[in-house]
Amino acid sequence: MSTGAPRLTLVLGDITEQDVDVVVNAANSSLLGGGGVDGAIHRRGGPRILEECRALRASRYGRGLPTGQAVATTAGELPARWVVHTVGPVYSREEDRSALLASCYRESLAVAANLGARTVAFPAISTGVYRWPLEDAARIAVEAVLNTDTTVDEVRFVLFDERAYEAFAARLG
Ligand code: AR6
Repeated sequence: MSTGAPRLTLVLGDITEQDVDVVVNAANSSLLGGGGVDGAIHRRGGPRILEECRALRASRYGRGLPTGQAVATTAGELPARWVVHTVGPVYSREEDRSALLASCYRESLAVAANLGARTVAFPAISTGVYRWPLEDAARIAVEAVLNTDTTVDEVRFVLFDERAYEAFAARLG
């Protein structure tokens, strides 16, 4: 099996439209939906994703998915094959939660690799509702992915606006 860091690519666009094996969802611990990326994935992916999330809550994750962890479901009607749900930390100025944000990328890649995925699309986790400053989030995301040994070939960061795109582009040089 080939391991090493994956190839990083950047796209300005909507993560629900990506033709990849795995789309990563910036979810919350309830796994039952929300706004932002989470809302878009459930809207575009249809009810099967929520059905599997409910089943996960009824079995392995009775108390919810802990921050920094990841779990897979079907991608429903999305072009992707699976959605990997992860829970980013809410940004805090008092407490350094960057290890949890890095963990979201690492754990999502581990789940994706176990499924046999070769291409994985990530949003800028925690930079919306959870208020993480973009430049810092981009640094953590890129470092976490580059430090992961994985059988995933391509990690595609899908950024929703120019500002987010520029923050990630600055990190990739
Ligand atoms: N494609 C790609 N990126 C997007 C899309 C999209 N369709 N929509 C938004 N973004 P957020 P969080 C960007 O708020 O900060 C939810 O309610 C957005 O501009 O989706 O991790 C969950 O249920 C931002 O840069 O996720 C949780 O409760 C980035 O995606 C909570 O929000 C992440 O924004 C999670 O908050």
